[in-house]
Amino acid sequence: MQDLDAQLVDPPAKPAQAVIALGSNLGQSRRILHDAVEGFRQADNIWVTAVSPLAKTAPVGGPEQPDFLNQVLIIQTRLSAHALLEFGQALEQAAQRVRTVRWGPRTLDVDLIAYEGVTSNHPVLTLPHPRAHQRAFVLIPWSWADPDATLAGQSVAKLAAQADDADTVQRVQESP
Ligand code: PH2
Ligand code: MG
Ligand code: MG
Repeated sequence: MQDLDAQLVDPPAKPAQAVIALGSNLGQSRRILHDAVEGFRQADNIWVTAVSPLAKTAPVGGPEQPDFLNQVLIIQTRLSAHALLEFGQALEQAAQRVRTVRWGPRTLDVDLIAYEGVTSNHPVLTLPHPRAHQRAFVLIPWSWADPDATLAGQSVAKLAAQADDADTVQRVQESP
């Protein structure tokens, strides 16, 4: 395995902005996403600056499976990109995620979508996330959390409108 680049393992000189996508379609998805957001809020060296409303989305790819709940967080962090990836994986473990089928149903998926302006082709961590630009289940909640967001120089809201799965994304009314 290629060594991880310094830009992935070195903590940032000042807090870095990162975009995190959460997804769940197994178990108590609402509770699982709520707990994951709390996990980010309570973590050292992570400051959650925006949390999107929940989106109910049709599954993209993989086997036949239930609809997902998806959500996007925007954070500031003093963790390196790789440490942040590992933090997300620890939350997946805490939600008893079992990896069986690629793109199959899961209790919790935590994906690092973007980390400041870092670009990486490393197999352990590709940045920005290689499929995010075409996935409305990420782009639409991201645009709700930050209407002015851009991804590789393009408007996230515009990319969202062009994505094949855009029509399947429904905003979920939060219960009081
Ligand atoms: N995640 C996938 C594959 N397909 N579809 C939806 N709607 N939401 C997801 O989070 C999702 C998916 C792989 O991580
Ligand atoms: Mg994913
Ligand atoms: Mg993932």
